[in-house]
Amino acid sequence: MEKYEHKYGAEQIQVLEGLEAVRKRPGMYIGSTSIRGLHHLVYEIVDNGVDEALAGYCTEINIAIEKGNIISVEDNGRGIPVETHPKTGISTAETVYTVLHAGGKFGGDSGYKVSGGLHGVGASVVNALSQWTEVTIQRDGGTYQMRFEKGKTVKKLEKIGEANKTGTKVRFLADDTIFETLDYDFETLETRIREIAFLTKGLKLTIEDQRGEEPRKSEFHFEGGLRSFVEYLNKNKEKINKDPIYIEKNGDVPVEIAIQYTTSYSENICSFVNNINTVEGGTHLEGFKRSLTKVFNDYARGHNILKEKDGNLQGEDIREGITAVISVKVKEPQFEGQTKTKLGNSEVTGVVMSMMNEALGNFLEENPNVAKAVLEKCISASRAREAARKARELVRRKSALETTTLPGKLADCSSKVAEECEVYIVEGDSAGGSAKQGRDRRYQAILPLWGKMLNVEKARADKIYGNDKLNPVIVAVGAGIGADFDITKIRYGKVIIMADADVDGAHIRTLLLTFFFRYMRPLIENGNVFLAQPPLYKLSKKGMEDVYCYTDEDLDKAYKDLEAKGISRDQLGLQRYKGLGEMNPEQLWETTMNPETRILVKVTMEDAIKADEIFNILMGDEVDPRREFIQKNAKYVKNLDV
Ligand code: 28G
Repeated sequence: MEKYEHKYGAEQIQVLEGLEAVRKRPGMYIGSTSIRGLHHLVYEIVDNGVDEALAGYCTEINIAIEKGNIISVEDNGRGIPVETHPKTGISTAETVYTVLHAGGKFGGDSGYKVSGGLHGVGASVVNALSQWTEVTIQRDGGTYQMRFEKGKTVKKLEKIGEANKTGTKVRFLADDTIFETLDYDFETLETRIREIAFLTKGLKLTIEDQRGEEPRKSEFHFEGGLRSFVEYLNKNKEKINKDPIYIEKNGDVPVEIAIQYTTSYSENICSFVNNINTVEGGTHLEGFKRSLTKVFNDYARGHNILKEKDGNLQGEDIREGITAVISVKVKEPQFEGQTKTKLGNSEVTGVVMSMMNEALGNFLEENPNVAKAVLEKCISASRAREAARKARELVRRKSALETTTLPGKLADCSSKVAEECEVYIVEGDSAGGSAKQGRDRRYQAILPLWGKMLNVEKARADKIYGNDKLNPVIVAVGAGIGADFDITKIRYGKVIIMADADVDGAHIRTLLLTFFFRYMRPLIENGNVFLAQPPLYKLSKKGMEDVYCYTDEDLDKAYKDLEAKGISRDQLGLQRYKGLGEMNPEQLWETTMNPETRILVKVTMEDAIKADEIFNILMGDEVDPRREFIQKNAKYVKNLDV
C-alpha cells in the first residue's frame, strides 16, 4: 500500500507536468491550434468510442455541437471503468482523462488502439486544451460523473444516480485562449464522421449542429462497409461493375478492400490504416497495386485475352478508371513520409498481396463478364499510354531542336529563381494585354490563354499534351505532367489563375484546377496554385483615393466607412467591373497583382476525397450541382496574404 501511495505522488506530479506541457506546446500534440487542431479534439474523443465499437461493445455514437460551441459525444459502450486504477490510485476514468498517453503507459493494454487520429494522443490532451470537460459514465447500474478545468480535476468521479444502461458521455468546451477559433465547421466534421461510418461497418454515427435556429442532423450507418464507400465515391460516375468487388479478411492484420471500375480515366484509390487516411500510401497500397497488376495479367494470359506475343499490362493501365478503398488494421503502425501518412511496416505488403491474390483471382474466375469488361478498358488504356509516350517524345524532340520552346504568348519574367517567380494565367487577350503592361516584369510572367478548353476529366494524357490551350501551360510550368511531373523543375513558385468574377471565369478556373488536380497534383499539394481576386466594384470621388471592393459585403462596409467620414452614397461614383478587361494596367496592378495590396487565395486540396467529389460534380453530366458548387466555390480555398 505504501508503495502505491509513494508512486501515486510521483505519478501525480508527472500527470500535471504532462498536461502543462500540452498546454505549452499544443501544436506538438494536435498539429496546430487552427480550426484543424480544433476539429482534432472531436476526432480524438470520437475515436475512443470507435475503439469501443471495434472491441464489439458499442453500436452507436452521437455527436453534437451544442450552442456556444460545446462538443458532446455519447456512446453506448461499456462505459469507462470507474474503479481505482492500481497504478495511479485514482479511478481509471480519471486516469484516462488526466494522464498523458494513458493507454500505452498505464493502461496495460492487452490489445491495441486500432482507431486514433493522426496523432492518436488521447482524451487527456483534449482535456488539457479545454476550458472544461465533463465526463458522465453509466456502468454497473450507476451514473458517475467527473469534471475538469484546463485539465485539472475540479470534481472527482462520483456516483450521481442510478442507470439502467451503459455508456460514456463526454462534453467539453475547447479553450479559446489556445485555439484561434472555436467555430467548428459542421461539414468538415460531418465528412470525417461519414468516413468513420464507412470504415466501421455497422456502427451508427449521428452528428447534430444545434448552434443555428434550425438544428442540422446527419446520420450515417453502412452495413456495406467499404462497398458503400466506393459507391458513394462513384455516385456521379458511370460504373463498369455494378456491385463493387469486396474482399475482407480478419486475420492478424485485418484487411478490407472494395473496388469498382468506372468509365472515367482517373485513378482514385484511398487507403487507410487504423482508420487514418494514409494520403501518402505505403506498404499496404503497394501490396494492393502489385496484386491488382498480377491477378489481372494472370487472368488475361490464362484466358488468352493477352496473346503470347503481347507484353504485360502495366499497373497504371489496370488502374485506369478504378475507384478503390483499402483499409487495414495494424497493431504497431510505423508512419513515415512528409506528413506522416505513409505506412512503413514492410510485413503488410505480403499480407495484402497474398489475401488479395486469392480473393481477386477467385472473383474474376467467378465473374468473367466483369473481368472481360475491365480488361477491355485496360487494353485501350495501354494503347493510349503508348500514344501519349509518342506525343511526349515529339514534345521532347522539339525542345531539343528549338532550345527554348516557351509558348509564344508567354511574357516571361526576367528572374530565373523559381521561388520568387509568378506566372499569371489569364483568360482573354485584352486582360492579358493589361496584365503584361501592369506587371512587375522582374518576377511576374503572364500567360494568356486561348483556344478550346478540353474537358480534362474525360481526356487522356496524349490529348492533353496535344491540346492547344493546355500545352502552353505545361511548357510554361516546365515540370511535365502525370507520372512524369517533377516539382523540382517548376519555373514559378506561384501559379496564379486570373479569371473574371463571372460564370465564364468560374468555368475557366475550375477547368484549370481540374487540370492541375489531375495532372500536376503535387503542385496543389505543395501549395503553388493560387487564385487572383479581382475587385468587383470601385467607389470613386474627386479628391478621394479610389476604393476597391472585392465582395458585396466589402461594398456595404466601404459605404458605411465613408459615410462615417461624411461622404454620402450619392456623392460616390460606383463602377461595377464585369471583367478584367475593363481595368487599365495600373488598376490591374494595384488591385490584383501588387503583392502589397492584392488578395491571393491559395488553393488547398488536402482532402482528395472531397476534391474528387467536387470534380465529379464539375465534370459530370449534371448541370445544377455544378452551378451550385461554382457559386460557393470559395469554401474550398483559403485566404492568404490579404
Ligand atoms: C463518449 C465519448 C467517447 C469509451 C470505454 C470503455 C472502456 C475503456 C473506454 O477502458 C481503460 C485500458 C485498456 C482496459 C474497457 C470498459 C474495458 C472494459 C472499457 C468513449 C481498460 C479504458 N470496460 N468506452 N475506455 N482500458 N468511450 N467514448 O470514450 O485496458 S472509452
